[in-house]
Amino acid sequence: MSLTLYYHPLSSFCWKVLIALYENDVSFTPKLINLGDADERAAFLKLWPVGKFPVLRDEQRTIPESSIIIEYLDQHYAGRTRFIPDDPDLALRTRLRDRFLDLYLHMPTQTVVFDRLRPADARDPLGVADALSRLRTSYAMLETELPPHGWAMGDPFTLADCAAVPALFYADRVEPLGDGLPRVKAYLDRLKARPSVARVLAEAEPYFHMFPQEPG
Ligand SMILES: N[C@@H](CCC(=O)N[C@@H](CS)C(=O)NCC(=O)O)C(=O)O
Repeated sequence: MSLTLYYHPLSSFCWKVLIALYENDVSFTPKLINLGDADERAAFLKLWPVGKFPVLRDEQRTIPESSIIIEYLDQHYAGRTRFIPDDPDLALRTRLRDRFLDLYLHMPTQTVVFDRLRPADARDPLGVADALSRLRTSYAMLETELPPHGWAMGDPFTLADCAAVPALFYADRVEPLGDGLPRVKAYLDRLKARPSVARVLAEAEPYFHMFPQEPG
């Protein structure tokens, strides 16, 4: 079997999958996509008309969506890190935390970031305020729900931790984690120190200047 990952190093959702691949030293061919290039975009849309990456190809099979890709890797390329626990109840709670992190932390962050990329007369201050408010609610929930040590679901490093890295890293850039969130901050520090995560961050670093700053 041979894997190709269509991705971009700055793309937050691609980080989830890169972390999973690096955790288990799964070999794959990285295919960096520049969606700003008309030909690359057209070729990518043929693969996945939704036009969002990451997308994984395994021989002739196309697997989109970061969480689904990680489950696919867990099923077909299992290694020392298992991303979905065997225990059905823990598996369900892991998937819930993954959904929570994607939908209520990662997506509101994207709302804020994408707004910064719009022309000044097309910005949506109300949408941004709603997204920032959602982030604060999600931070407060995480502060009470995260274990004091280890990972999002306790001892095992799971799908939820893959989701947490980009969600928290970029959320912290648009709505900095304040002093009232010691557990979330400590968890983010532990994540950043994990080798698979440190590698993803190091590979993204040359592209960080492309991250849009808050409009002045
Ligand atoms: N639900 C998708 C979200 C993927 C996503 O939003 N990808 C962004 C990059 S982080 C993207 O492809 N953006 C390009 C665009 O919207 O044109 C997943 O989990 O993979």
